[in-house]
Amino acid sequence: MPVDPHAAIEVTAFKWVPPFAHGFVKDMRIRWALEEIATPYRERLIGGIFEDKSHDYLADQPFGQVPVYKAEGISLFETGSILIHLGEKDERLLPRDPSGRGRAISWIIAALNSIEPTLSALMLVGHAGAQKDWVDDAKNAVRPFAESRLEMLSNALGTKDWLEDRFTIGDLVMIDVLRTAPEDELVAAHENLSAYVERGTSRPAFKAAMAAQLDAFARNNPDME
Ligand SMILES: N[C@@H](CCC(=O)N[C@@H](CS)C(=O)NCC(=O)O)C(=O)O
Repeated sequence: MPVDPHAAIEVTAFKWVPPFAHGFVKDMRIRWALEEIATPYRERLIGGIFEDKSHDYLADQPFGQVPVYKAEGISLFETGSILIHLGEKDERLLPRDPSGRGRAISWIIAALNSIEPTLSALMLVGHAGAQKDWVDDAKNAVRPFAESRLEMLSNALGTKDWLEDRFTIGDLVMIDVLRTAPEDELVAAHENLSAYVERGTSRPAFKAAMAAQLDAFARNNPDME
């Protein structure tokens, strides 16, 4: 298990988030990548998601979010940037040939910039409009954008196992984005996308990352059900 209090790499995570978010906090993406390359990391657990962040933490992450990655005098924020940094270190995450490398990075950006915003919009509308009489209308207005992007992603994936000819951090991010879709039917509408998410989340490295995040919440919230 790569979580090791003496490891050179430090990854931040929250001590507390609401139970529905357990297993879905974005340090998962970094934990997963580090598990893929069997590289140990130590956790730096910061206050709960809704607590004010210290001045020091805001110097590390201007928006007070997790994760932050630190190692060898480098301090990085934004999961995409951290994953590219890790990919540069290990070919198992990012191919070395220029085309394979570039395509994998294209998919990271597509996941974060073309797919995730449409799903986040739907989620934000749901949160902001909870119990408001306009919430269904607002969701119905936003949902077609997500549906259209997922349809196009499904076409791009086709019958392949991964977005390119092998697993990369492009798949890691895309699968993590898809598995957090706010409405299950959105991804389930595409058999190949459901199978793709299943393929990614069946990887031992994903399971180990999930266990580590859940374990951190359990250790720090002993009264948790
Ligand atoms: N774009 C950032 C997003 C990170 C993010 O949304 N983190 C969430 C946890 S999943 C967070 O820290 N939320 C607290 C906040 O935004 O104040 C990244 O990819 O690193």
